Amino acid sequence: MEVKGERPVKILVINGPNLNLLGSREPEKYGSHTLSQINAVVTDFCCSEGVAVEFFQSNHEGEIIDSIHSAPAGFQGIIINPGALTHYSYSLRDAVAAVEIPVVEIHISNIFAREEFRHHSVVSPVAAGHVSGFGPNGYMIAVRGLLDMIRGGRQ
Ligand code: DHK
Repeated sequence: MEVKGERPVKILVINGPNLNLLGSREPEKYGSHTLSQINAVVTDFCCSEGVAVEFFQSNHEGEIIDSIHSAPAGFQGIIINPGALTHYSYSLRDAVAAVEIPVVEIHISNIFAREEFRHHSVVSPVAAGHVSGFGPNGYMIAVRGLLDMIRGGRQ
């Protein structure tokens, strides 16, 4: 809910490499919803909460880092599914650590129940929260958690 006189809350949802293929990509692991369908559900929820939301997807590490750098100018928080960058991108990790707005990491699959290289996230230690294993619903769980943090002032 928007509080009079306060800046309306605006959040950014970032999806990394290969997440543009949701719907057709390994549906047994990532579900059958497309990224557009997931974004539509997140948009509806944000609208009902009086929150503005924007979406960004890229298969390019540098573009994702640039979007994190510029986010504090227009957004109070970020949801990010970094795809495989999660497991090895120290540049992405450093970008998340550099911004002073909460960043919530989300994974559709349970990364801890998959191949060993997916068990480790270089992003989690600098993220405000982590959601993993709830399928596409994880995006909604992450948004709810992020809004609580923003509204409660917890970062
Ligand atoms: C998505 C990916 O693209 C993988 O590289 C990660 C994550 C898991 C997910 O579950 O959303 O390992």
